[in-house]
Amino acid sequence: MEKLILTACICGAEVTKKHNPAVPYTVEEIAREAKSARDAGASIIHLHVRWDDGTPTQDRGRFAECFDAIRAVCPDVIIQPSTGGAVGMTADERLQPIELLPEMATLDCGTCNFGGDEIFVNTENMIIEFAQRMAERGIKPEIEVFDKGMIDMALRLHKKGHIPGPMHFDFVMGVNGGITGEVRDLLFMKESIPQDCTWTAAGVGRFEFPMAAAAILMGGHVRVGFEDNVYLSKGVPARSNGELVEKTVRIARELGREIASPEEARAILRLRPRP
Ligand code: KMH
Ligand code: ZN
Repeated sequence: MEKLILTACICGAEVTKKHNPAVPYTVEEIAREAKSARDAGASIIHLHVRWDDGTPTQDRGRFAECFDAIRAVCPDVIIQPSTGGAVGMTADERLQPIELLPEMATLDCGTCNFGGDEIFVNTENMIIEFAQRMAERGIKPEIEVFDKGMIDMALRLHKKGHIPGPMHFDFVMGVNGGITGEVRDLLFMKESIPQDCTWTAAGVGRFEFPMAAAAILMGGHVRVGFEDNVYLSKGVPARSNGELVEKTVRIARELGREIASPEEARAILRLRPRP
């Protein structure tokens, strides 16, 4: 089976130090968490950033500082900034990190409830605009989907030429408003995309490790990290993102999947060559 690409979502936009004191806010904390994840075997850092007080931001300058700080401690890692940002941000605000020309960035392919009164808005025209801006800059979209209908949206937009191939999906399983995180749900998602696509599973909360194990067995890739879950096991907070990645590596080794290096991940995902 193909080597396993591990993505670490080290920060997110919604989780706070109240959930787990190791959630990073400052540039130094973000670099520390990226390094812990890379050292444990992650080849991609899915990146949100914060101001020092924990407020989520898509500020280009703040992303630039965090890119530099991460590259200083993990020079080979793939940095995948979020264009989702936090619920309520405008499209222009969310798109700022693509000006830093990352190798990949997220492309959220539908609107969904996000718990309580929160709605994560991604209209069809927004998705087309985001996809076009990424394509113009040679940035590979990580097609983030929270439900099956979002896969269908991405496939339609691919057919119309808006989203280039080969497509890489991230199935986010277990958001309060999206598809849940049972194995049958993951199988349904995986079987709904064409065979030449690659995919990652990201289980939210208690679904993190069951989805990781299922994805490892099904030949997919895995995302873990504080954005999705802050516990190493029931009631035991993880001390770092690295601990979550280490646990995933242990599961993968037991199940016979080797871990991809960043260079191997670049080849599997067919990222554009770095300058
Ligand atoms: N914070 C969520 C509202 C992404 O990174 O592209 C959106 C999100 C998706 O995290
Ligand atoms: Zn995210």
